[in-house]
Amino acid sequence: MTKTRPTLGEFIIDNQQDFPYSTGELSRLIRSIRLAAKVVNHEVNKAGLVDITGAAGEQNVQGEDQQKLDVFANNTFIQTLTNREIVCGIGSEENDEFITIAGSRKDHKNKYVVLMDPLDGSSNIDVNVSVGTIFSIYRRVTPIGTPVTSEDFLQPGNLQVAAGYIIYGTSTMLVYTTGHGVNGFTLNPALGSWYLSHPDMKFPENGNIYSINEGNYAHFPTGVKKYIKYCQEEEGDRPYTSRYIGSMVSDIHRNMIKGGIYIYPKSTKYNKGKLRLLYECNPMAFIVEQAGGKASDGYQRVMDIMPTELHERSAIFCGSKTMVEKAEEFMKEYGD
Ligand code: P6P
Repeated sequence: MTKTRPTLGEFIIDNQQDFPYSTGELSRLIRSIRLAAKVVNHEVNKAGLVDITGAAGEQNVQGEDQQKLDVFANNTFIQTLTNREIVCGIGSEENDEFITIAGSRKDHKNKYVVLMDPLDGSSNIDVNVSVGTIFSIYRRVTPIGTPVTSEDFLQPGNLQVAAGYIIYGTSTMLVYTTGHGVNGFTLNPALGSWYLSHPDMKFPENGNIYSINEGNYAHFPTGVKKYIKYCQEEEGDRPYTSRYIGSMVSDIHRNMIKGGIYIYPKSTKYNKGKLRLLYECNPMAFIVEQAGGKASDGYQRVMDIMPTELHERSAIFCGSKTMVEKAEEFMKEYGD
């Protein structure tokens, strides 16, 4: 009789000792993300029926206003996190300013803040390519009982207490870390339960997949151009394979299973990089590092960058440790 895989709920209970000082609030926070992810997954999977459900901005067959999926995802996560009385503030790619959550007693007594990209890569929806939700969780740093301030959000990634992503792909997975390794759960949509399908995920030390939008080659720094040519040379285990989906969660998830590097560098098009530090780079860096990989901006550890703005951008080189270190050698020698 094969041992049945634990559900996400059972896994959280079995690993409660991982958060010795938590009174179960972090577990409840992960559970609320689990719930929101199921709701968003249902809607994302219907996206192909737009001519029945109606495109965003139009009315669907029930006469309801059809929301853009990223707006729907944003509202779903905000509502679920707010209702659970655990979170005192939310920063989202979809909201210019952070959201203060006072709690039902209006006393600002909740102690976690969440930063999220509710639906990353949403432009891929119309072409049926997988997309993802990315989240990052911190303890607030300002006094409990007062409204959150920007200080609670502008924390370096090395202070994250948890981070994860949901990938809405051929199957829907929730992958997260609380600083004790990385575990992946697959949704059984028929049962509405998430099962531990990828226990203790490890980033292969090396790999032969490089993921970068080579269409921007002309705008890249010399170090990146040199690294791309290195990947393409006939030598040893090279040339590598180029794989780029245009969805950060999907590219990094594939590379974590097969080995590889994902790069979104600074360029003359994006002089600070395109991806957002607080709710794309930091959470993905936490997961990559917890799985034994590496994540830098080409020079310094992503999670050591001191943020100054909620929506600031960063370059990111992340994945198999050996590949990232090689790319960093080219950045060090040839720089920007
Ligand atoms: P480009 C999606 O918009 C995203 O934020 C990441 O998910 C993805 O890797 C990247 O941007 C794609 O950007 O410029 O290559 O289309």
